[in-house]
Amino acid sequence: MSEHQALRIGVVGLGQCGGNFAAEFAKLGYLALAVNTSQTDLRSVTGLDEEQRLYVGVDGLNGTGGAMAVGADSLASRGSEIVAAVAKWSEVDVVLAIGGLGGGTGANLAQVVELLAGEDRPVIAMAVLPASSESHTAKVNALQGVNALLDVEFDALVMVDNQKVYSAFANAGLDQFLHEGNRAVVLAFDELNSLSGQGELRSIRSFDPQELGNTLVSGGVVVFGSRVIDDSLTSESLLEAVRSSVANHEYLGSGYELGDAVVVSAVMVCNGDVLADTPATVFEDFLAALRSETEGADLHAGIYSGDVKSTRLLIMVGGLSLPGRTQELLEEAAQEAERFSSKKAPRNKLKKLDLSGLAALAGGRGLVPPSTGGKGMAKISVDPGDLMESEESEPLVDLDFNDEDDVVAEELLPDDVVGDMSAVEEEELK
Ligand SMILES: Nc1nc2c(ncn2[C@@H]2O[C@H](COP(=O)(O)OP(=O)(O)OP(=O)(O)O)[C@@H](O)[C@H]2O)c(=O)[nH]1
Ligand SMILES: [Mg+2]
Repeated sequence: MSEHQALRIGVVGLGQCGGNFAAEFAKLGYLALAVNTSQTDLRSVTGLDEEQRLYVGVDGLNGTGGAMAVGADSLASRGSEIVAAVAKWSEVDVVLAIGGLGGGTGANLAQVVELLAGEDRPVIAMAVLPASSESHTAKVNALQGVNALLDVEFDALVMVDNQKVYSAFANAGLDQFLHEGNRAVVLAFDELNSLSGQGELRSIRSFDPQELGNTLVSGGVVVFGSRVIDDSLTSESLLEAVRSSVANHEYLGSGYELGDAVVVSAVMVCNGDVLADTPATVFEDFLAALRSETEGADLHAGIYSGDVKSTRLLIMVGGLSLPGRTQELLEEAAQEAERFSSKKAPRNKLKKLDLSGLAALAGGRGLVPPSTGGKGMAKISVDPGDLMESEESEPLVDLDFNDEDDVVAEELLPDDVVGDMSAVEEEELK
């Protein structure tokens, strides 16, 4: 575990998505465990050691294929192994459990949170919501997963919105954009968590680990991130940075009202020269305006200076309600359910092909002649008129079954069909 972290966090990543996030946290020195019902998916997470992977499938299960109940059964049988693994993390202050709610494994994040909440440490759930383009199974899983989370005790809930991840990192390449999104989330979190330990920054007004802890473990939904202050450094530009990360985050669920916030942390990092040129009232006015806009939220603030190019505000807002994306998902799923309900049962759509137009071919080489009644040519009904040779055109098929043709027929047709043909010919000779 890295020295620079204010809060010592251990990460449990459930399913493929959770595993990818766990690996990203591990790169920055966090304790991490990837848990999956699929050996294949577990192995495919890069950058983790063997002991950082835990397979919890039952009866050799290799993933749930989106079936949430199958994931739930596995966790019910083997969830205690997760608890045992996490119990070894004696130095950890907070456990962060992450899952993609669209997956049959990850949708059961609530079950893992519940198991871990029984231990003595705060548990934060990080739930990844599916994008609009994902299947309705993913959406229904996610909605059930959200409701299940609301039934268990967590200390904070972070919601990543894949719809935003898709747009924010669309240029990163099909194999990379999710990883880019994961990295952005993890770096934003780590930036706040490692601030106090960064030797190259000088604390003007320090932001303590306890303040971060208070904001994070707010009991509600938490949003975090950072914003570059492009405009001149004023109380209004700082306030706008907080407003925009709550109302319109790049990759976390958003659409919240700042008035809903219960606790806010805001830490400004800027160049020493900028700081010297900025009136002291700017930050105080910003905090006063923030207090008023949040309708009295608990505020934690910090100021750091260093050799940085641009001024940035690191933000964490806690105690929010569910993001607008959950309602959107519900509406998308309801529309899809309505459309889907009007679909015909697949078997009813499978109509037999009308082969009646093929009658002329029924007596061709290798095919059963029409005189047999089409035996062996499954239900091609023959109108004798169709088989008359026109004066202008060549016959489409040779209807003259002479001895030579019989040889061909015997070569090309199965014995029983040839047998049938001979029987018919004998009958006709009588
Ligand atoms: N942001 C992000 N989302 C991911 C990532 N991997 C998968 N997802 C999303 O997470 C959801 C669940 O997918 P998986 O994690 O593959 O599913 P699972 O939990 O392993 O469940 P099953 O494979 O169905 O047993 C889907 O909505 C995916 O879009 C990732 O690395 N980052
Ligand atoms: Mg999987």
